[in-house]
Order: sequence, then C-alpha cells, then structure tokens
Amino acid sequence: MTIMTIPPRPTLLDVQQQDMLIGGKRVPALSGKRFETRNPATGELLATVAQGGAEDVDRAVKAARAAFEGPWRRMKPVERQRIMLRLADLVEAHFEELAMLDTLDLGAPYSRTIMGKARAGALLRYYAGQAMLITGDTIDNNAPGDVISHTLKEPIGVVAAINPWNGPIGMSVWKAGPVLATGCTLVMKPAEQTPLSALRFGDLCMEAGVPEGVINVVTGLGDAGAALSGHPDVDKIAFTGSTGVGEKILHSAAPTMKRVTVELGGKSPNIVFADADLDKAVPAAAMAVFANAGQICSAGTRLFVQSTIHDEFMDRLAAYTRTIRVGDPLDPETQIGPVVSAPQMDKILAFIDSAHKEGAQPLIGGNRMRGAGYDAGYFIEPTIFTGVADEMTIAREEIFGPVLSAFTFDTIEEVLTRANATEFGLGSGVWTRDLATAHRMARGIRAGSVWVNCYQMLDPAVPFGGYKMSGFGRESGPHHIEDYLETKAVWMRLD
Ligand code: TXE
Repeated sequence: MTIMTIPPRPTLLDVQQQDMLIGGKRVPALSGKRFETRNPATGELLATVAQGGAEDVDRAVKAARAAFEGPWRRMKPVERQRIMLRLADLVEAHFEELAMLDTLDLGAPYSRTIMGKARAGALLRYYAGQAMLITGDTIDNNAPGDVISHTLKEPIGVVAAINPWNGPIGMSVWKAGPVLATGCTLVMKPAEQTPLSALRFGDLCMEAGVPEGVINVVTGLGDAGAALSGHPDVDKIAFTGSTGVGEKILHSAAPTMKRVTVELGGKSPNIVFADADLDKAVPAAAMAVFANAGQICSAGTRLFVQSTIHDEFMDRLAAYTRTIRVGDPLDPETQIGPVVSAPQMDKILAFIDSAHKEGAQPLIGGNRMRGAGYDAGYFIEPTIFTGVADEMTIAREEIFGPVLSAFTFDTIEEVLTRANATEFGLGSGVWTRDLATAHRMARGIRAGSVWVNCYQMLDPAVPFGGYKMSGFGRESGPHHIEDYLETKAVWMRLD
C-alpha cells in the first residue's frame, strides 16, 4: 500500500494577487477590480483574483482572434501535437500542485483531486492524437469523370469556454483539448469559486510552447461569462454549468449564430435490481451520490431499489454511509470534504428542509456538521431519504449536494417509466446480473450515459453529454472535435 503524501502549499499562492492570462501575459482587470477566493473547509483567504469585465473579455477575444489569424492554425498538425504532448507531460509533472490548488479552492479531498492526474494526462494525449486525424472526404460519384468534390475541415475560430467549479483542473483540460487539436483559440472563464488551477494551467500552456493568445484565461463573475458568451467575435461556446445559465447562453449565442455545446444539470437514476451483486452495488450507490460532496452533474441522486431487496439494501447502504469519512480535505483518509460555498450549502439545506416538509423519511444525515474542524467550513452530512414520492422537490430538482432520494419499484417497465420521468438525461446506473435486463435498460433509459454494474466511469475515447434539459453535444470521444471544425465543400468541374 502506498502512503499518500500531501504536497506543500502551491507556489502560485506565494503571490496573493492573481491576474488573468491574456495574450500570453498575466494582467489585472482594466477596472482594477478583484474578487476573493477562499478555502471552503476553513474560510481562509487564498488569493484575490482579477475580476474581469466586458472590456477584459474584449481584449482577450481580440488576442484569441489575432492568434487564430496567425500561424497557429496553419501549423503542421504534428507540431501542434508535439506542443500538446509537452503540455501533457507538464500537466502530469505539476499535477500535485494543480490537485492541491483544487483541494484548497473547491474543498475536494486531496485523495480525490490527485486521482485526476491520470485522466488529465490521458485527455491531453487523446486530443493530441486527434490533431493528426483531421481529414476531409473525397466525393467523386456525383458526376463521375466530370465533377469531383472534396471537403476541407477547418478550425471554427475563437472558442469561449465557461466552466463550473466542481472539477476545475479536469474541466480546463477537457475544454482546451479539442481547441488545441483543431487549431482553434480559446478564451476560458473559470468559475469564480475556483479560478486558481485554470490560471496555473494557462501558465503551463505557455511553458509548453502554446503560442501567445491561443489560450487566454479571463477570471471573473457571471457578468464576465455573459460578456464572453455574447461577444460578437466568438465563434463557438462550450459551456458546462447550470441549466438556467445554459438557457441564457443559448439566447446570447443566437444573434451571431455561434455554435454552442452545453453540458448542464442532472437528476440521474441509479437502479438496483434484486439479482444485483449487492457487495458491489451498496458502496457504489453511496459514492455515486456522495463523491465530491454530491457536486457532480451526473451524480446518481435518485436510487431505485427493487422492492424485494429494498429494506436489506437500505440497511446496508446506511451502514456503509456511516463509515464515510467527512472532514479535512488535507487528511489522506478523508473521503468527502465541504461543499463549495455558503450559498451552495444553504441551497442544499433548503432542499433537505423541503424533504422533511413534504413527508420523505430521513434515514441518515440531514444536518450541517458542527464542532472542531467543521465550524469554519461548509460540511454537510451524507444524507439519505427513503419513502420519497416521485413528485417531491428532492425527487425532481438537482440538489448538487450529498443528498440521496431512495425509491422502491417492482417491475422493469415501471422503473423505466419513472427513471425517465425527469426533465434531465445525463447519467444513469443499472445493477443486475441479468443480461437481458441490462440491455433493455441500456436501450430504454433516456440519458447520455448508462453505467451497468459500475458508475461514473469516464474515458477520453467515450462520449459524455446530455439528453433533454441536460444539454446537447458530446465531450470526449471521436466526434467531439467535429464541434470545433467547419466542413467546407469544394467542387471542381473537370470537363
Ligand atoms: O452555476 P452557474 P452555479 C448546477 C448545480 C448548482 C447550480 C448553481 O445545480 O447548484 O448549477 O451553480 C458562469 N452568462 N451546476 O451558480 O451559475 C459562472 O460564472 C454566462 C451543475 O455555480 O451555471 C460560472 O463560470 N456565464 C454543473 C459558470 O457560468 C455565466 C456544474 C457556471 O455557473 C452567467 C455547476 C451568465 N449569465 C453547477 N452566469 C454541471 N453541469 O456540472 C454565471 N455564469
């Protein structure tokens, strides 16, 4: 067994004032404004960060446009790939620092954030591979001999990425990968709760040899995101965040017909049939919802358990949940840290309150954690409600906290209907040993991912995204880069 060592405080934090990255330079906001970012486990001030406004967004978009018009997009793919592979090496080499920045900024345990190293490296290497695979088609059967057509794949231009706070460095890498692979340029706005690792990632891009202006990081609040998504010289928006802001993004994209992909909220069903391997399903059902303190878009927040095993399963789930260690994110034994902010905590506690008022049965948890080590942070007990009715608030709305709603069901037809009776469609889980049940569920569930006898698996080669109000577009997978390319048809008459 390897003993995890907790790295020292990142050197980035030696500079208490963090500026944004525009055109290859760290610059303050033109307005001079700054906002604070704090550690949600302790309340400690980590840094004051440049608060970008519309004028900063404008200069970042101009820098991205200039870089797009420069040699970058005409660089040989193998050269872009070389830079991306250098970046992958650098991100891996500095991942302890990046993970620690996220632990301090988001509150996720270091034992969790450091696990992102393999994924970040794999993502950059996957997209680096894709840089070499961009090709058009030849279509010569329209009038054989007389006319030939072919397609050219061209980078779409300036991309705006607007990121959430629940997985900061992973999200920065995920958004930058297809941009770099295709020869686009990027203005990225990290979430105001967690801006630090995106800035460090920007520095590493520069160190890897990404040309100035290709990757820009504008830190700021929602108004900076709005200025970015409405900027007329942005060609594409890649947004991950709440469904409400996703709707606003679509409106702001409309006047200039920006290409848009949106990955939004979820209320994902996790369905356990009586024949499942319960030794595996019990811990997985708990971590499907409690990992990252429930702040995962595809968290398995609606647990459906077949009625014949319901009581046994819930007893075992409660027993397992009691063993989950909630606390100091810097303790290697900690499994769950605080939630990201006071407003997020208040929102979660209000959902718990609604569950009590609407008659759900509390099984375990339900409170803010108090006492030494907890008082200064935003810690919430892992919480399970049983006897939840489909129409209750906690059954329908995304909570984004460590709160599980459990239901019982009898038949496969019934559970399929109820699992799909949601406006969302992001993730889902099915636990069964029966192949026919697994296949029927995999086909029947209306969601972008179905995990059978597992949960929350991700891979750079496997597409991820939503049905319905969970958004559209797929990140990862062989087709992701298509969203960053235009297809041009070229016709030639030969006669
Ligand atoms: O998200 P927002 P918030 C859900 C989750 C959570 C809720 C609220 O339910 O409780 O959203 O979280 C930027 N134009 N998810 O308020 O507001 C903002 O600055 C353009 C699910 O933090 O959507 C940040 O960078 N941009 C989710 C980003 O949008 C705007 C992850 C996300 O913030 C903007 C996060 C505007 N008008 C929250 N207003 C997931 N799918 O994983 C804000 N922003």
